[in-house]
Amino acid sequence: MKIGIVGRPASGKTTLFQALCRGQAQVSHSREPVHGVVVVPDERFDLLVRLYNPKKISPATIDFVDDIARLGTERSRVFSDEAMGELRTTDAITYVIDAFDSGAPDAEAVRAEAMEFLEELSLRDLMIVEGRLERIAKQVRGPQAPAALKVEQDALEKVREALEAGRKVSDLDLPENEARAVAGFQLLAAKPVIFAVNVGEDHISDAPELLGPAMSALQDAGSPAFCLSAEIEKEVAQLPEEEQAEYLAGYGIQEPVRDRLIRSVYERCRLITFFTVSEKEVHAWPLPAGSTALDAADSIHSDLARGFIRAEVISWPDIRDAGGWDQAKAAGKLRLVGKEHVIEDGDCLYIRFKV
Ligand SMILES: Nc1nc2c(ncn2[C@@H]2O[C@H](COP(=O)(O)OP(=O)(O)OP(=O)(O)O)[C@@H](O)[C@H]2O)c(=O)[nH]1
Ligand SMILES: [Mg+2]
Repeated sequence: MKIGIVGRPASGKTTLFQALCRGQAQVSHSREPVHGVVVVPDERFDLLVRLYNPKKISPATIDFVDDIARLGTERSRVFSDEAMGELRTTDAITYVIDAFDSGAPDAEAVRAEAMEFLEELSLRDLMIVEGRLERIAKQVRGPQAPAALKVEQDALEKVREALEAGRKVSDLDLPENEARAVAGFQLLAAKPVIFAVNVGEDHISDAPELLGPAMSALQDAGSPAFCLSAEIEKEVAQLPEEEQAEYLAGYGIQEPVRDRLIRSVYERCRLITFFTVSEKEVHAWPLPAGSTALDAADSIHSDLARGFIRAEVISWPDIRDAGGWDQAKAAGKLRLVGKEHVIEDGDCLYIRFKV
């Protein structure tokens, strides 16, 4: 999972990035995008690791990319085409809004900047979709126009209509062949965006109230927003782990920004986690909510999906209570399920397969 951090110049992107990476990532001087791989905190995973003490541990991770899309020149507010191309490669976007260097945070300014960004994403998509539709229109005139082209045309027309009307592309519910035709465009307007509003240290306590109207407007627009002080979070991230909570509590902050942002990402992207456990390896796998046992097998390896026979499933609380897979199985907690079985958050799986 790759998340691009973007925003206007000096809005606090790198400061947030360092807080997320616990101050360990290097600040970039080369202006190249910098990657920081962050482990997804998960108490269930930690417990499985304690139970199994495996040779290898593979927690879920998120690849945060600072400066993935530079805004043109220092003063320009417009993203270049190249920057937008980079953004298309992400799974989600965190947009940092500077609300720290002009006194009390201003809800209307925050809302306006956020909406401007969302509109920019739609406009960029619209340009691409219209360009492609024009080219298709020329090709489908002939009597032997390929059917696939017609599918693409139908799909893109629906997308164009939604973008023009300001509706969400992700709500379109296209038939599968049309959805596939559209996927290759990596539409920006379909990407989850989470707004991080960077407020000054003296406003960390009253910011949620001051920004309330902006926060609910963005939530309604399908893009959750939260307040933080990037500066405080960065300082805290550099402290020893056991001192962090106390320091944050001093500011009335309940949990570090890393945990809040990652939880927002999982909620907004509708991701759940399943686990595979053994003495060799304990592994946490992110999976879109509603996925089947076959999807889960495929996310581990395509061979497991191709040769899928059945999946053994034990839910996490049963493993916890019994003290391990074998003990839970002995207690009758194991279920054998087929391809179409929907995986639940926290399920532990063993895929039976044959290739
Ligand atoms: N007081 C205060 N200063 C901050 C905060 N966040 C960032 N800054 C300062 O603002 C300046 C810019 O922060 P960066 O994190 O480098 O911003 P950026 O968005 O990465 O900047 P560019 O990459 O140059 O676009 C730095 O001097 C930070 O120390 C904050 O929450 N409070
Ligand atoms: Mg920076």
